[in-house]
Amino acid sequence: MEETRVVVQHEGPVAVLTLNREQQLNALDEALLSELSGHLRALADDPGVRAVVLCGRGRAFAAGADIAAMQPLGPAAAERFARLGQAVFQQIERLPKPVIALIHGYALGGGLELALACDLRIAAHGAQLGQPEIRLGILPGFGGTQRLPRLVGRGRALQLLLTGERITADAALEMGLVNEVVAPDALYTTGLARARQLAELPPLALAWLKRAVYEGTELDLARGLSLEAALFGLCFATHDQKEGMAAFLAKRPPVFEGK
Ligand code: CO8
Repeated sequence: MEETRVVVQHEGPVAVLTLNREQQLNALDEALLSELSGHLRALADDPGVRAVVLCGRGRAFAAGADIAAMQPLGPAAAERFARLGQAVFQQIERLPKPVIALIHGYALGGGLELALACDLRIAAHGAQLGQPEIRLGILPGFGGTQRLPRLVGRGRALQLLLTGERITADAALEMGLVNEVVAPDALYTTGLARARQLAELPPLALAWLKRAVYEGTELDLARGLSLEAALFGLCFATHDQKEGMAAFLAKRPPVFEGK
């Protein structure tokens, strides 16, 4: 029987997705990407899930797209594979819930591109991150040439992309590539704690906040501001806005219900 390549586990309101191709350092092949896509679809529609954590089993978060599967591809098939990965990673960006990547061991090539599509990245000390594609005679095809410069700036992105060199978690933190670096044995608990904090926040406002950032920053400033204002207005149609402000004024903790 085929091994399940992505395991989903529920920890209260947090869904944990674990890449489960340990022997290949969670190399991303078509089957893994399709499974991930199916899980993301289900999580998007599950009102019980309010935050998502993405991590890898074994020695790595993910060591890249599957080189053995890619090696024989021709141009059309390679482009199809790139588009498949890009579509799945866009599902993450468009998921109306926050997603945190937990990076340990290696996040290389497509593995780093996967982490880049998540909203937040927490890395373990000792993790190595990089875009080594150039050393294989290719360029990143799962969004790395686009998301990396947007996140860390063109100069730093080009340094990683052109050299293919790996950097440490601490260097990644310094350039804003990851949000936080923790001890390896604290990675999972920290990630889960951060996700639980996010899961207590108002889900509709969180979803619109993601849209304002991901869609808005791709527009010119005037349109971005207009999108922000429209989504801001929408918040005032929610019960959670009334609750959040009433709770503040009554000096009590809010209880957000996602409506
Ligand atoms: N693809 C396939 N198999 C892999 C990959 C990978 N990316 N990475 C590791 N593996 C396999 C190894 O082949 C090995 O398998 P086996 O045990 O059968 O020999 C097993 O995982 C363990 O790996 P190593 O023995 O190499 O472990 P080490 O600890 O010695 O080294 C490294 C770990 C440094 C992470 C090393 O495995 C490595 O350099 N991996 C490749 C890193 C890389 O170049 N990644 C980029 C891949 S290209 C890419 O991601 C493009 C994305 C865009 C695609 C667009 C579509 C066309």
